[in-house]
Amino acid sequence: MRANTLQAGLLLGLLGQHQAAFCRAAEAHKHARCPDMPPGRITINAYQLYPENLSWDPVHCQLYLSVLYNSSIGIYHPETKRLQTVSIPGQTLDVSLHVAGTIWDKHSSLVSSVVTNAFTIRSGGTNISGDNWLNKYDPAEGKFLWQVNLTAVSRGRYGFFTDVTHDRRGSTWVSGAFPGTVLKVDKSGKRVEEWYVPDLERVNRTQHGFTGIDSVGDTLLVVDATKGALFRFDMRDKKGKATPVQVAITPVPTIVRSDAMRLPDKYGGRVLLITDQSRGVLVLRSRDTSWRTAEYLGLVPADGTLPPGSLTAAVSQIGDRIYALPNWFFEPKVPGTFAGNRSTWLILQRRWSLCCGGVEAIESNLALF
Ligand SMILES: *[C@@H]1O[C@H](CO)[C@@H](O)[C@H](O)[C@H]1NC(C)=O
Ligand SMILES: *[C@@H]1O[C@H](CO)[C@@H](O)[C@H](O)[C@H]1NC(C)=O
Ligand SMILES: *[C@@H]1O[C@H](CO)[C@@H](O)[C@H](O)[C@H]1NC(C)=O
Ligand SMILES: *[C@@H]1O[C@H](CO)[C@@H](O)[C@H](O)[C@H]1NC(C)=O
Ligand SMILES: *[C@@H]1O[C@H](CO)[C@@H](O)[C@H](O)[C@H]1NC(C)=O
Ligand SMILES: CC(=O)N[C@H]1CO[C@H](CO)[C@@H](O)[C@@H]1O
Repeated sequence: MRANTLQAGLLLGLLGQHQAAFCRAAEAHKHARCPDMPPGRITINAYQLYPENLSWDPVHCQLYLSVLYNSSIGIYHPETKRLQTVSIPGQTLDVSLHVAGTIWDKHSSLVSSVVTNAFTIRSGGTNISGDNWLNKYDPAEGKFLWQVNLTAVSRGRYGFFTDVTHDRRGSTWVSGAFPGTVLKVDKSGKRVEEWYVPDLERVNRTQHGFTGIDSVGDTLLVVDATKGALFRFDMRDKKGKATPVQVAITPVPTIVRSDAMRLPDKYGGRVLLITDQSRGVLVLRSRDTSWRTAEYLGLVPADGTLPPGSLTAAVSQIGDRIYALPNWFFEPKVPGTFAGNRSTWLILQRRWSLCCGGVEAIESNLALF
């Protein structure tokens, strides 16, 4: 275990304010009611947006997007169709940083944004020395509460943090991919625990490990990209079990290139969606939400009518509907800037029932909930 103390200059909010935001949000959530999302896809026009993630905030009725290459946070307002971008102090427009997961926390109504090191992915996991950050943003106040340097905790021994989940006790759980790790950060951002770090001498650190993390109750789930498998942890444990428990899935799905993973709220933790970048979204179910075992219900294929080169980056519930987010990660960069030249972005509504064989069965299964 290792505590990390923030530089005073980086502490942009006070614990008291954080606590107040927490209570206010919990109260607001009870009464939240956003307008229904119109059917069909969402189109966002924004130069160099390259969104890596999306997460819906039903309290403020807005969508958070990770602006991958510019390393900032996008806030999209569906009602006005307006995109606002928020700079992350000290991190935006830093060529060595990429924003990965930007996730709204239903317990606190705050937003966690994980900023990962660009050299790590460019080097295929061989260069993990660079900075990684967890930023906590209060959307009600429009300001950052704290920023924690995760590399100060990992000391460059492991890296590539990309996704987060939260628990009702106020902790933030961050997954890392080179190799698979989980860090637990307390409510104030002052204490970071190496909750699950495998024996670094024995694992292959350049194998892409945990790419997605989510939780229901005290059950923490991670998807491992190299093993193509789902693992379960108990968040009440002082430390993650040295040998994570693999979730037995039937029938056994083929998970080729997993990325993000989400348990959409509308299914109460019973349905897990995993993006397989080149193929689409895998649908899994655990009827009792324990995730001791899971059923594989099928694959919702990626939209074949999109311009070539798209990969499925993320999947999320927005309002009451499920959407998938394609991205064109590998477009050549515009010289002197951080990203390619694309300005039109789509967020696709996945209409399970419109799709080809097998998927109708998924729809009727999901409709049972
Ligand atoms: C990204 O940064 C460039 C400047 O390098 C700017 O022109 C562009 O509008 C930014 N895009 C977004 C979505 O923030
Ligand atoms: C490794 O990453 C660091 C930044 O994290 C960068 O400064 C350095 O140039 C990288 N090394 C190589 C060989 O790319
Ligand atoms: C983050 O932590 C690493 C490791 O301790 C350190 O080398 C780096 O300078 C820190 N970054 C900043 C901006 O303080
Ligand atoms: C570690 O994993 C990488 C990526 O899968 C692979 O290329 C490399 O050969 C592995 N190294 C060892 C020692 O197994
Ligand atoms: C955008 O970049 C692509 C190369 O990635 C190029 O073919 C295309 O002409 C560019 N479009 C504009 C409007 O500059
Ligand atoms: C919730 C979500 O979509 N998280 C993903 C954000 O992007 C990173 C980097 O690709 C993924 O690892 C996360 O799973």
